[in-house]
Amino acid sequence: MATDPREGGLLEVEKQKVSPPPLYRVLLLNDDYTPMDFVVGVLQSFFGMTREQATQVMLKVHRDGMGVCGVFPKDVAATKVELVISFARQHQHPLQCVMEEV
Ligand code: TYC
Repeated sequence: MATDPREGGLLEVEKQKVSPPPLYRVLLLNDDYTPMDFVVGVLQSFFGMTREQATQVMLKVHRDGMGVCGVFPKDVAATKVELVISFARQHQHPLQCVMEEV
């Protein structure tokens, strides 16, 4: 933006070329060993879902192989993936959680 007084009071408007930060889907993957109630608890604790929402998402993952937990900025998505995997491993479950750009 020009602020030089010699511009005679005219301000140049520069178009800003900024794109919004990329968003990432966080996904849970199905496996044959992680208990269903553990997955429901993860979805409630880490993704703020009600028990009913969490149950629907868990059943979708169980049926289709994967399901969306939420969409977040990159650093938030990466932290959720880490926390979920770490929590699952602490409980000896093989639950997998991944992120992908929207
Ligand atoms: N398939 C698991 C079972 O039958 C349940 C499960 C659901 C596991 C979702 C992982 O992300 C998952 N116990």
